[in-house]
Amino acid sequence: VDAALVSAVGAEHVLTDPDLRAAAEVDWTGRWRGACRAVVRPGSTEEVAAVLRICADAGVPVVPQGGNTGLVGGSVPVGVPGAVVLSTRRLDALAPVDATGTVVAGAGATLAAVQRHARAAGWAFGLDWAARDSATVGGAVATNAGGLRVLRWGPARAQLVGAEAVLASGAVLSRVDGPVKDSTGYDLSGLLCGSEGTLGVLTRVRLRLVPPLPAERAVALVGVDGVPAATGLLAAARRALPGLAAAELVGAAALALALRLGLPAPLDAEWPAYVLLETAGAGALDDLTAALAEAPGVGDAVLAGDAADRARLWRYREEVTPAISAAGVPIKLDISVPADALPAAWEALPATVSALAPGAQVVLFGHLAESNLHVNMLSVPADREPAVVEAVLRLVAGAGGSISAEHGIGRAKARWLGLTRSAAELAAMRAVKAALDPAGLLNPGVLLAGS
Ligand code: FAD
Ligand code: 2HG
Ligand code: ZN
Repeated sequence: VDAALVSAVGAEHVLTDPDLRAAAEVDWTGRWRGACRAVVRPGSTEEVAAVLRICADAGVPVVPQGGNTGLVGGSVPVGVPGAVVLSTRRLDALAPVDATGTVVAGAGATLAAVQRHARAAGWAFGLDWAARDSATVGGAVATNAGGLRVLRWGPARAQLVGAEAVLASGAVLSRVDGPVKDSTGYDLSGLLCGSEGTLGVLTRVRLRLVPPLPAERAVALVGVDGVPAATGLLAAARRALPGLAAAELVGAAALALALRLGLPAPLDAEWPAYVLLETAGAGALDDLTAALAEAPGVGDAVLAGDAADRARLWRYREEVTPAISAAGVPIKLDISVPADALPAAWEALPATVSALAPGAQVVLFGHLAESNLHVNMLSVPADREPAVVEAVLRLVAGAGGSISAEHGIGRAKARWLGLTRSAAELAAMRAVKAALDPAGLLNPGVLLAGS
């Protein structure tokens, strides 16, 4: 197999040395560690197809990997003996932006590269989050990622016009050329979105770009006395600010961790929670000031109009994830609940965790507009982890929520997918998997437990 892989992609792109494989064998958080026979870095769709044919013939499992910033253990070869990690990082070509504002990007292009490319053509890319310099657009589509602009532009699925992917057999599906409107049968590109490397390897994606946000913008970090106040503030902001471009929520514990990285306290007093609002458009700072003066629930607020000050306020949100990792190796969940269930979930989550792991630290933050909470837990004893995760996910399912709102199921949550997906849905998913990857070689153990 190794010799065939070398002849397919070149010796310098088949990494078998343990030191060279190491970074691909552990996830961003350090929680998920595994081993692979080789990291293979094809440079074209044809080379991806050749690699998959070789692996299919030899019965070798394949773990697709983009920027390896995924947070559910789906991008690393854990519990998959003899696997090949197929890195997409060399598939980073960017075609010119077309007249309709779509662009075909290699799956290995980073978010930041697509953002720059779009900007140079007078457009913007609707996806953005803190891992922008490493996360790839292939990974974003594979996980149906969300981020900081979902309120305005939707998740990865909303940016996807079509995809090119190689199936486990080596067959290539290509829907990246031609018209943007298409009603011919099954939406295979849409099916690949959120498939987490279990149905095919995305090689190129055609993305719908968006108009750039107006340069005139304002950001506020608002201290609120709880989540009911935060949701009331959001409702008022949505009505008052047509240019609303972000609404994020940071709990007190999350802010306290970010401050440990050296950020100054943003407000005079501490608050149970903080809401970050951004609005864009002419008069943004005046409009945001006026909206906050009228809105309910504003305890205290700091506002910023110029770019450097806005970036300073964004750090209180974007530094939370690095700050958590600086404090330990967290358990990460990315749940969502119906909007009216958010305050109760916020209250119940810490108690649910402490009942099973009294010494645990629960850090809550997330995307307020979608009621999408990042439940990060530190200092949970290893033998309590499954019970704690299950309790949180059951609470969410009981509230009518989703066990993953943006990071995907991965290995971390595969055994609990049935909490929020019906038996009929699971059977349909397994049928699709069996049809496209009958030998179960693509990302075994991810998404569908036992796949
Ligand atoms: P990887 O981590 O390499 O892979 C993720 C999954 O996709 C794996 O299952 C992998 O097998 C599969 N995959 C990757 N590329 C392909 C491909 N070409 N074809 C088929 N399958 C593929 N996520 C959010 O949604 N919103 C956020 O706000 C957010 N913020 C983050 C902030 C930080 C600091 C970090 C570290 C992560 C954050 N993430 C966020 C998670 C992560 O960036 C996303 O899940 C992202 O989409 C992963 O992209 P990647 O290229 O790193 O993929
Ligand atoms: C974010 O919204 C990311 O910042 C990461 O989705 C969340 O660290 C996390 O749990
Ligand atoms: Zn998030």
